[in-house]
Amino acid sequence: MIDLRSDTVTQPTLEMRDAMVSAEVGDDVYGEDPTVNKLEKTAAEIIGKEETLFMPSGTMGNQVALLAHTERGDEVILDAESHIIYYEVGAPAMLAGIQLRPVSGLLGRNATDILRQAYRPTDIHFPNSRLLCLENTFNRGGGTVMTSAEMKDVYELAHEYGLSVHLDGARIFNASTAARCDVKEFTQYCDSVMFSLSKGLGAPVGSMLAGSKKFIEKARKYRKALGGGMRQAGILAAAGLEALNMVDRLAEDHANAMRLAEGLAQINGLDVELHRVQTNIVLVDVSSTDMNASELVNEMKKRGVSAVTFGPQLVRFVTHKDVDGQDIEQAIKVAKLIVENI
Ligand code: TLP
Repeated sequence: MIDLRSDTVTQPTLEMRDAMVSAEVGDDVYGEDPTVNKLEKTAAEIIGKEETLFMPSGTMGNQVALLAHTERGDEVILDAESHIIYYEVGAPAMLAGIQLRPVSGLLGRNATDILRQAYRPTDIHFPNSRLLCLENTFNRGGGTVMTSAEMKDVYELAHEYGLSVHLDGARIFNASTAARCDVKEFTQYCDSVMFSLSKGLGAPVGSMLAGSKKFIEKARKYRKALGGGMRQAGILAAAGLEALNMVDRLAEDHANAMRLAEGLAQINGLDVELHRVQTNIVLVDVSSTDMNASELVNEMKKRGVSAVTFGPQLVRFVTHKDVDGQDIEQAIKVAKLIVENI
């Protein structure tokens, strides 16, 4: 099966498996796991924040960040299509008891204008606006990159309003790879950031939450409260350390995504906004075919290619280290056979 459903499907490398076998471990709830400690220190240096915290998942990383930044009843401004509101099971209401304020276009080119319109000052009727959440790359946007200049502008405006900024950077290394810059170019413009080890970087499990020492101290308590205190987690952190060496190869995934996008765009009836293909995600609109998104996904699956629906007429393909150029050509061939033969 050529699995283009997500970069979360990546298999751990041999180096990761070896590192896991020989990892030195201890009880991380007591702060005694040397491999977790090493991962947290290394990740902090790379991401440019005082401290980081090893998280079982990106979802927990984002939710712990929301808990640590807010009080019950606070308002958090974010894009209506962001992962936190779209794919995290309503957890902000369930766990932090906060109000999400979804606004459209916040992760697009006019972020500051959108924030200016969305922000509400102190008023007896309004919730306290506390936090702005960004997402880079923007998953439902098609893996698009918010430039560091755009992040800077919106970060400075948010701070003017007294809002902290959390970055869902599940794929922040895809952003820095696409922009050919150090990841700190982006992360300097947020107060906290979550990034995934388990997507394009290939680790079996894990994400990092990063921020100031004080923020991470608070986050550590919330992680424990949610059941994320993981004991001999060095077994997993060992793979995470290896994952940090996988950044350089993400460019390959981006080239494969572009090849896939160009190939699919040439098929009659499939629409791909090529300018949005900036990293490892390709969104394909099937409205001009006789099929809907799930019909195309089902037909492709029967012929050995997996993708996911991203809406009634939208299909998402994600490239990653376990698919190569040949797989991409095969995926294009299968899509062409199905769509042009209707
Ligand atoms: N995204 C998954 C699905 O949940 C949609 C995927 O296949 O893309 N932030 C962003 C931007 C993400 O894309 C994801 C995962 C997460 C957070 C959550 O990470 P995990 O899966 O580790 O909880």
